[in-house]
Amino acid sequence: MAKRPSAAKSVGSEIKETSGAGGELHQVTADPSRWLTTNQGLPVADDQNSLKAGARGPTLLEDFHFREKITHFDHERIPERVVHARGYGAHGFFQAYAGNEDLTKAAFLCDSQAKTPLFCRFSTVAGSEGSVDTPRDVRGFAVKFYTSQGNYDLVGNNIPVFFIQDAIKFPDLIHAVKPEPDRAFPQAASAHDTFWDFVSLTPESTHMLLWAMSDRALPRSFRMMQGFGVHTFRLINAKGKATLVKFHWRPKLGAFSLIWDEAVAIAGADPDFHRRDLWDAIQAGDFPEWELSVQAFDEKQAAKFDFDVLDPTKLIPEEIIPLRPLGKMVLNRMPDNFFAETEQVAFCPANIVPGIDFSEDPLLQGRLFSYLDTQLSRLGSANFQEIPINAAKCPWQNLQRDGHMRMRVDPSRTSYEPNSLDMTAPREAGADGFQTFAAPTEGTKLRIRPESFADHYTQAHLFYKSMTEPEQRHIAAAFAFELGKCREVKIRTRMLGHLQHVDAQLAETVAAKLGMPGQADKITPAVPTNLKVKPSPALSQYRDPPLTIAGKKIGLLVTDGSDAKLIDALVKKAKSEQANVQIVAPAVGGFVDSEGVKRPADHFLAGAPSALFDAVVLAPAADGVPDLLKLAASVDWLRMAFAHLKIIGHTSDAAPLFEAAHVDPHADDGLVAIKNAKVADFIAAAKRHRIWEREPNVR
Ligand code: HDD
Repeated sequence: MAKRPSAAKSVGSEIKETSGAGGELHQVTADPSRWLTTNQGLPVADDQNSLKAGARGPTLLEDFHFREKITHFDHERIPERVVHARGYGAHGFFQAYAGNEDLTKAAFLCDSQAKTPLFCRFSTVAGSEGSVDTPRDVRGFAVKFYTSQGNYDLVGNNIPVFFIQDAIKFPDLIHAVKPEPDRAFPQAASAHDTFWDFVSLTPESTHMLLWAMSDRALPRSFRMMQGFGVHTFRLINAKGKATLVKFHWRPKLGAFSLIWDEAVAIAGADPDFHRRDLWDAIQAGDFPEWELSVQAFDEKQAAKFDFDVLDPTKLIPEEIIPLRPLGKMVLNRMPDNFFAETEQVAFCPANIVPGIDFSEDPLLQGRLFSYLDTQLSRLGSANFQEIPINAAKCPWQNLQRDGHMRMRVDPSRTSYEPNSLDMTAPREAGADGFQTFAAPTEGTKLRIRPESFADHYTQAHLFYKSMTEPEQRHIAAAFAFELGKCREVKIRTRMLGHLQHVDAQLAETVAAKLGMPGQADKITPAVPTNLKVKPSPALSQYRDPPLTIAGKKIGLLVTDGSDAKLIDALVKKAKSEQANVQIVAPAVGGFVDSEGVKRPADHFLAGAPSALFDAVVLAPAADGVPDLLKLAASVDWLRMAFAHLKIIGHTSDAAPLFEAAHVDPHADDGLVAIKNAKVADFIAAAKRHRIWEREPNVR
């Protein structure tokens, strides 16, 4: 073992400021030339054995090192987030495009030369921290911008509307979707009685339910997910003019989703599918990007819409108010420590900067209270904003003092204002500080919902109507699945009653799938559905998808003797399209290719079902096929790829696998024969992502 320096030199370790587009965090670096110490800096002589009275005697209370180590361990956990507990984040930066000044004076949106550091956390909503990545659920999309004017948090979701209109119902919604309190299941699932009981008694949730039952709730990757600020906000320019806006994040790679069966298979094969995907991409230097846009409109336009822009269960079709790009976000660095950064990051919609302001949306208004409050119990102290991931990166100073775990040492004699003893004490900024937009407001105190929030079905109909046929099929299947898990018949019949107001054909399909035709409750809506509402094609993910395999994974099934030329050609071509090939061999030790070269495998077959890949290629050597046929995993590999509508490349040697899996290698143009290592046709086909026409035959 290497000789370490003397104890005198070994005290403590250095605090180093790390830099990067993600900004600076206090990072303690382990120094291999120094000893292991206690928290007091005392070098530890023996970390293997506790101090005992005799070799076989009891441990002594005197063992301060043992006590310190165990005490710290005993307190390593903090309460998980009450919602969005399972999440994964990354550092990055935001860069504005030029020319946003007419909308806002926010410095980070106006300076197109500046790269504003940020931290972004994606999450599922319902599941615990240890649940899987791919349940059917809404995804959180929260961004903390460390701007020169203070931290700005845009705390959104991957769905542009919400279940409820008023924050006072949030605890009820979450209690309904979380595991039922007497039995503590189901985990990370909305498919149970209490959720559907609540939402079926809350008609305002109908529009969001359509989104939650759509493929949006099964994202393929965080990198391929849209984000939305949901509420209407205000942008304020230097002249004090306010513009109403809705925020949108659009991924450069395009928005893609999983298929339900695939998501279920992935949950078993790789519960960390989305985390791993983000980690792998960023570590490989393949930095995901999103464009931030707004739909900008004024009060006059808002007054003409047939819905209220303060109602968070409504969206504004892009065909009415198009998206205006403001800038881009790039994620380029993973946290060094998950707990210190991703777990301790505390978002809050009330973290705002000059140039941005709230609206009177009653859901947003409630959120402005809840987030700060929840951090107090989650992070345990009013000083949580001093934790490096939460601390502003611009200077900050005020007269707040003391409290549990105060890190900052304020040297002044006074901590009040006005004072005449310390002329250097912080003073108000007046016109240079944040000034709330003077929105006119008046009225009587009332506990009431505005009449303008009363139409609960028209936009649900609009959404369904705007979907392609496969998307509509998936929505119907998801409703049938979820309601099928409800034991209470009255919940199913009530929900079927709501669906009749969304779309007659949808209601009929779901009722048929449940084996409950004609059993819908009669529900009289406050406002009848406007069936003539114009569809919004922009809401569909599949109407006009980008033809690309950028950011995607191709699974390549090989055996000993597989064609080296084909493997090299596929890897090269995929790389030129920014895709990644992962080699799946019968054993993880690897395989020997046709030229006798031993190559490593990324996965072993039984551990990597085809559900983990976007497209697959079966390229076994003829000699390897008999052994492959003995493995159920290889037949399943092909059968599942086919059932998940994937593009499947295959060499002629793979023919017996097709026979065993009962898949016709000429079934459709998603099955591509690869001859003489020519992979271009396969790659071209893989850009289609899935063959939707296959679906009615396989499901
Ligand atoms: Fe919330 C967390 C997004 C409504 C109360 N919310 C949380 C997170 C996201 C959202 C992305 C996770 C942040 C992170 O990664 O740490 N929430 C939304 C959106 C909503 C919404 C888009 C509606 C448009 N939330 C909402 C309401 C309330 C809350 C109406 C309460 C009145 N949300 C919370 C919370 C959480 C939270 C309890 C839990 C952990 C946290 O805040 O930090 O305060």
